[in-house]
Amino acid sequence: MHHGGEKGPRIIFHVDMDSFYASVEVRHHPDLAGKPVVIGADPHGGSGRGVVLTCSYEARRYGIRSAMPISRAYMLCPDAIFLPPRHSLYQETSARVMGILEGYADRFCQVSIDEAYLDITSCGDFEAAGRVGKMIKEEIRREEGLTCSIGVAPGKTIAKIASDAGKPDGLVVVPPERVEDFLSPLPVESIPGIGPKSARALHAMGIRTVRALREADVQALREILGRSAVTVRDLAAGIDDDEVRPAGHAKSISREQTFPPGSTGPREVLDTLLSLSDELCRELARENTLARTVTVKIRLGDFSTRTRSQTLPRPAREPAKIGKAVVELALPLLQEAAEIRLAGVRFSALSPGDPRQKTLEDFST
Ligand code: TTP
Ligand code: MG
Repeated sequence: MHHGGEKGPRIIFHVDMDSFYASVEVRHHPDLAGKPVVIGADPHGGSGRGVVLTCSYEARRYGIRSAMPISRAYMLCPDAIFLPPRHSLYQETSARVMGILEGYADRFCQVSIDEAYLDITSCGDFEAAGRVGKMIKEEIRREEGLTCSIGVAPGKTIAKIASDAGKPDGLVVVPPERVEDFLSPLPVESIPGIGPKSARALHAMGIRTVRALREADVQALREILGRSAVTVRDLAAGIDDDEVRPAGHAKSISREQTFPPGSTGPREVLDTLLSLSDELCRELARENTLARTVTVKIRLGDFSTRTRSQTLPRPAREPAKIGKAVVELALPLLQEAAEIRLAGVRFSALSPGDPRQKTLEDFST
């Protein structure tokens, strides 16, 4: 598995759920579909305090936006459905969506409750990447009943701009040879980090598009954008090479193995999964850590990915105990699988082990 560099462009996905909190609420109240729905503080008939967290795309047609005072949202559309947020519901939904996304990624980085970057350079080229994007959208729709927007590009920021450009329910693929044409006509404010204030200052200088940014005087840009002037100029020139770095603190550990095209039998895959699981158990013992959740992942010849997870009755690191879970999880996946191209095991919900005590199994591995 390579990560671009000399071998060619990286293939980076930015995935962002559409009107996330509002879409989750609509999923639970199907009668709200198609209506303006606002999540946030109670408007109290127009005198309420507090803000809009988000709203459905129907509500956006009235001009309602995130972070707007709820009283103003009420003024813009008194007939909207106003709902209080249910944060734990959104957290749980987010965790499942992120689990799906992580299954596709060579490298994965969640950046907010509803947004993540995936480096999937291993999918080969941007045409294949488009197919993977469709699969991801289909899987999230099937499993969660939600839509997302995906941008695919050789870099993170361009991928983010592409996912924004396709909202809602979009899939915008920008291969390297299309980057310049894609960016040039966009308004400066579509660059993350250029807010309304910077945009106004740029407009005052006659700089309205990314094309104009590319041609602008760097010193003048510096006066408006400060230190980010260089980054913005680079981006306008299509330079976007920040990497997808997995979040610093390990919330999970995982091991994967790819198989050559052709036939790798279920027996061989199961053996591989068990040895990956044993390796991970040794890692847990070295770090004196325990795992509560075990996930098995299988990727097929068409790049579609299946994962199944199990939460153990209590945190563990004994190879036999965890191996049993791996077998239970893997068997149904292996039964329905045709050609298996990758198998992986992940341990999550990690917790520190007893500092004084090592189990017998730890010494025998
Ligand atoms: P966003 O992805 O910024 O917005 P969104 O998913 O609602 O809509 P879009 O289709 O434009 O992506 O934020 C994700 C969630 O984070 C959003 O549903 C609610 C929450 N949020 C806040 O609570 N306060 C805020 O100011 C913003 C911007 C978001
Ligand atoms: Mg979103």
